[in-house]
Amino acid sequence: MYQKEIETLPLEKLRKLQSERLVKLVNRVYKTVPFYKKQLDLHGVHPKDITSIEDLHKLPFTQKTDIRDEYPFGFLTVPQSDLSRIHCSSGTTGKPTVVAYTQKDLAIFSEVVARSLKAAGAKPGMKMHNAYGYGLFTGGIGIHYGAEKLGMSVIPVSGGMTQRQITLLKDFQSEVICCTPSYAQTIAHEIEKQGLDLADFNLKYAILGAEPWTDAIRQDLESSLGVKATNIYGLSEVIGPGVSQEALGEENTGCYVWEDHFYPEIVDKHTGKPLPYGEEGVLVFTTLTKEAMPFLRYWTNDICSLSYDHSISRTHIKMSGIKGRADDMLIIRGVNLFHTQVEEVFNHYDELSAHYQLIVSKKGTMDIVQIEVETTADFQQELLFSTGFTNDDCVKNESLSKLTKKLGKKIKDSTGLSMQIQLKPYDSIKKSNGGKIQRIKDLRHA
Ligand code: DLL
Repeated sequence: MYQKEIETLPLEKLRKLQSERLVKLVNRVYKTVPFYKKQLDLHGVHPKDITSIEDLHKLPFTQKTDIRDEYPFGFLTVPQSDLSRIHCSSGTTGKPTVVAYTQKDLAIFSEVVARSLKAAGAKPGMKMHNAYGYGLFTGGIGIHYGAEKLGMSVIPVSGGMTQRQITLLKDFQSEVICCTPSYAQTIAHEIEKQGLDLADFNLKYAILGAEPWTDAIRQDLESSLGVKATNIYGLSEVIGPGVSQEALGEENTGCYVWEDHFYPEIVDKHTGKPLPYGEEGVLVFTTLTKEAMPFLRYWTNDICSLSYDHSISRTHIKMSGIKGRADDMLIIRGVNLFHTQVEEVFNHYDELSAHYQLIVSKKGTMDIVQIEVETTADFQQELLFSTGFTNDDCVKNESLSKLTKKLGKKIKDSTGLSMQIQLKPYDSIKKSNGGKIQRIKDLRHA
């Protein structure tokens, strides 16, 4: 579903469309959402002050905590009876963040997912193996309906039961796989472990997202699954997956943000001031077309930059890969640390799976970082640990203790920080709703 007219709309026309949509939106939420009326009044802004997209910066931000405070339906602009679906974001702590959709919202959701899948190489008639989690998480069902809209045939496998996934991938000859990059690695390692021949599969494209990943993971997956892998980004509050997508052939230049529906800004993490294109800061979205639960300037906490790439066909802006989250950029002994820096190191070790977690605590005034990282099932078996191993084994077993030391040194070299490495048996780190791992546990202020 290449929507040529909208995807290549000249910038002036795109701005005009965005302006018209924003003006309508602000008037609507002012009338229907008491939270927004109060916020706008507090900030001395009236809907009549918003005449174009250039006025967006006058509006206050919406934070995740605001959505939680208005739990469950405080942000609705329509009666509950007009809703067609309700999802929740995949938070691991506290109350979930509720997001609701009308029929019109679901049509937009499918449209942007279909647009994204098409940009990633998927075509009508292809089979899509959808291993994103189905349920309250927007990944599974969101991708599902977008793929159907594109005219694909969807296999709704959801996450887990890796052996069954492999059997179905092979028997159904699916061309496209959608899942988190870490789960794609789990599948790829299992295929390799079983010595299966890639020629017996028919995979061509992997459309991966829902968590940050790196180019090293892309290269690993492209060779181990025989696919072209692209990045899909999204978040429940804005719609779900399909807010932005990396286009095939334009890898590593960022993901197109579908600007006719979602207007992005980058702002300074501390002051909230808009930053120029190319500068890194917090990504903020205004949902221009959502009906049931639109948001003004939603503060995503994701860190990235925006830039226009005028050398290519689509006119929409591109966002860089997510470098981390404003709330999980750690400051350790005065040094800024994103967990992706640690991930870059782990990617070079076949003995490790993609699953790891940073646990930060304090000893006196000193910050301590412990990293738990899972080994692969393969490596575990090689060491003759059939049912996992203990921390004690990590000290006594020569291969495990050697690997721990090597990793500690590499991480120190690349981040400048000493961290304690704790190797964990395969599949022992807890995953949350949607198959994601909480990458950081910061216990310093607990
Ligand atoms: O993760 C929606 C989604 C599903 C996106 C499937 C892509 C594929 P939430 O559970 O609300 O929604 O989590 C949103 O996940 O703010 C980012 O921090 C992170 N995230 C999502 N996609 C990417 C990505 C879905 N491609 C939060 N790269 C976002 C990095 C991502 N981080």
